[in-house]
Amino acid sequence: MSNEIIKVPDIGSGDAEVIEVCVGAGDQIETEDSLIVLESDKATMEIPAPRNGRVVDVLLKVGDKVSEGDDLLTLAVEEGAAESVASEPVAEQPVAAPEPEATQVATAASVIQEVRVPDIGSDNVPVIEVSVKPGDTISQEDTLITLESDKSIMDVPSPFNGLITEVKVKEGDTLSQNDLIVIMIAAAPAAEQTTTSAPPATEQPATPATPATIAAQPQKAMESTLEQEQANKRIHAGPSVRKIAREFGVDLSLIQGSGPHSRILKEDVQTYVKTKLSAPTSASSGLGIPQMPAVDFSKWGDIEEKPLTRLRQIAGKNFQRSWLNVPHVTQFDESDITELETFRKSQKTAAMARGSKLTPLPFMLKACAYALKEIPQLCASLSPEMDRIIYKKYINIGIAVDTPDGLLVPVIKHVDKKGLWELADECVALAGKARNKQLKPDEMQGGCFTISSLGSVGGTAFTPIVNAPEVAILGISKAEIKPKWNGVEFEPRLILPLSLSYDHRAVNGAEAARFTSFLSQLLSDIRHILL
Ligand code: CAO
Repeated sequence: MSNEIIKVPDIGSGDAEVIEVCVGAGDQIETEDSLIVLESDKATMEIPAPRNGRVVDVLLKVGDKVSEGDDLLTLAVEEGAAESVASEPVAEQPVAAPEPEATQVATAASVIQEVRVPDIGSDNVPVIEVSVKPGDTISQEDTLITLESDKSIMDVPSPFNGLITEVKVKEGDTLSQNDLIVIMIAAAPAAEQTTTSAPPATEQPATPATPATIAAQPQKAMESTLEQEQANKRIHAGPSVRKIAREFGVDLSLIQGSGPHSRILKEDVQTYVKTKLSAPTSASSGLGIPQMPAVDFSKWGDIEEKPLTRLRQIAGKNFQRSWLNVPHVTQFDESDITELETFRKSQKTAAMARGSKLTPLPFMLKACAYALKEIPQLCASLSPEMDRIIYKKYINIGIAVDTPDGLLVPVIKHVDKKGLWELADECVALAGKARNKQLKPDEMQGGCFTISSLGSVGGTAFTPIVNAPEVAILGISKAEIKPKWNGVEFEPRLILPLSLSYDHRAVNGAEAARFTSFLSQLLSDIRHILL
């Protein structure tokens, strides 16, 4: 590889303004791919790449005035490639010497390494940050990329010291185990093999958000425009098409081009806009939902602003997504757990002897597992197209755990196959891991149903938000002694409030009521669970 400065070719007029930069450092580009778009007094023109290569550095930015011969970008090209295309009209060939750092590191004591995605517990996880670029010298354990799944944020660290030569991913890509992240020249004797996975992704402690993430609405609007422009980069479309897309705020990456080599034509943008305008608006897209106004609370007194943790921000997004997409109904019920409580207390010494903590929660888990088998509509998910219901033949139940950084939902697998002691120990272990930020992605996945217990805190009932794509969640409030009529007299009984929120598209009211009433029976006489 050698580095070459690509220059602005003859643009037929004195100077022109850069209105768009279509590539970024690290991009692999091909001949004829758009590099920048210029606008002069008379015309808008796209400057194509004169050859294949990898962009090392872009040497100008939107708003710059340029003329023929100005440096445009540094391109890393295969040895010999520059000569082979020397006659191209827009080509400029000053070839820079190979980067000295690379040369120094790539000695006999170095080895080329491919670094791939380790086991991250799920597939197609979006990249939210790329922390390295070609030319960076990094140390082992430095973060290469950050991934964000529905439930957690993970840093993928470098397994080696060395020099990054190519970055194969970009923000917004979705990655699975073994996908290639970077190619680097690693300082030997790191490893013998030429391909390796990064060490396990480290789940990121919910780091405080930077002040930028809680910026006011106008700032957000500006950011989204910038994001839009970023998204429109590296797309095969001419300047006039890009201009229309900018005017209409269209994300070109969403359009399938019908021109040669899938080039997006003006007609494609027009059709896309027409289709969008005629489509019914949906709450799930957030369209039509009025924004909350930005209010200056300091006008009325002292205030203190604190950043939300990443975890709270992620949880917040998940709550809102579920709240907007899922038609929620909450069914309230109660259960007489007087006998259950007597039994539980009778087991306290046994629990202490075996180092366990037997709260009402393991009983709830066991009873829910039993009820989910009996009423499988609540152990299901809707297909993304909303035309099928997917019944799960396994019973994995999530438990909402309140942590200082926000809510986490570890999942207890195969609850129906586990005994009360095992469930009690697993609850304590998973809640402990959640609070110490040690949960692995796999321990938060695969749930069919969730229990959110506020029993130790208080309250008489609440309306939990369904942990979509699950279709139901059971809220448990504090059990209280209440007078109950036994046919002859009132007697004091321990009554546990149950609040079942469900997705009304998948579960109907009768099924939900049957579920809570069945659960209530099971809990009032836990011998039923043994039947
Ligand atoms: N009624 C009365 N007492 C209850 C109860 C109930 N429904 N549930 C628990 N308790 C008692 C327990 O028995 C225990 O008392 P003893 O030590 O005397 O037995 C005490 O409350 C503390 O229990 P715990 O909280 O340590 O354990 P747990 O198994 O009940 O709950 C966990 C574990 C992880 C679910 C809980 O700690 C937690 O984080 N709850 C919050 C979940 C939450 O925030 N949900 C809201 C989600 S929506 O924002």
